[in-house]
Amino acid sequence: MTFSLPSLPFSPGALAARGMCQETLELHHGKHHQGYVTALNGLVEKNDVLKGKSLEDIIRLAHGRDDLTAVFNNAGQHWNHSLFWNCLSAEGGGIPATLEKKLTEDFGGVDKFKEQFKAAALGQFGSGWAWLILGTEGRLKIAKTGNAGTPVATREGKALLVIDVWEHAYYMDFRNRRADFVDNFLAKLANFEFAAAQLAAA
Ligand code: MN3
Repeated sequence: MTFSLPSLPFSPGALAARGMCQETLELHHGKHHQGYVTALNGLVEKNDVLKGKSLEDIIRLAHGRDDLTAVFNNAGQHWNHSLFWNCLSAEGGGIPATLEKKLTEDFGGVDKFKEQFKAAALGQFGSGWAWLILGTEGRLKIAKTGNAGTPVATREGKALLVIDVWEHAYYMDFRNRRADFVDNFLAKLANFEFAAAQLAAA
């Protein structure tokens, strides 16, 4: 097996009081994410060109290739979910001063950042992801991607924070209310300490 499911950086029940229940995390991590990893390994095993390549290389190689759609989808989902778990915290919501300064410089304030991030998360029609990215020119920007789309594929910068807006991410906790899920993420779950560390390391 080439790729493996990363452990959650918290216990599956750790976020229950913050709006993401244990069953959501057990299914999302143990079933959905595991499913992408298992499928990816099966596809790589059958493809000599992909065997031994890094996840990022596989994503870029499969991007836009009609014959590698399943590879792209499962590889992208593995990468995106691996980042997403690090973007959640039982002490989430608080923004470190270094990140706040950069958000203010590039968006005109934390509230404006949150508005744009929420708009991207709600504006993604159907399944996908919303991102805070450090662009290659050094400015923060918001992006959204559909399905397994990922900034890894397009090399548009470094992902600092991501929210999964597939229905499996929030239906148990918020039913159809994606807006409430996004508000709750920004207020109580988002690991801005991790985003700030990603920024500092860039
Ligand atoms: Mn998901």
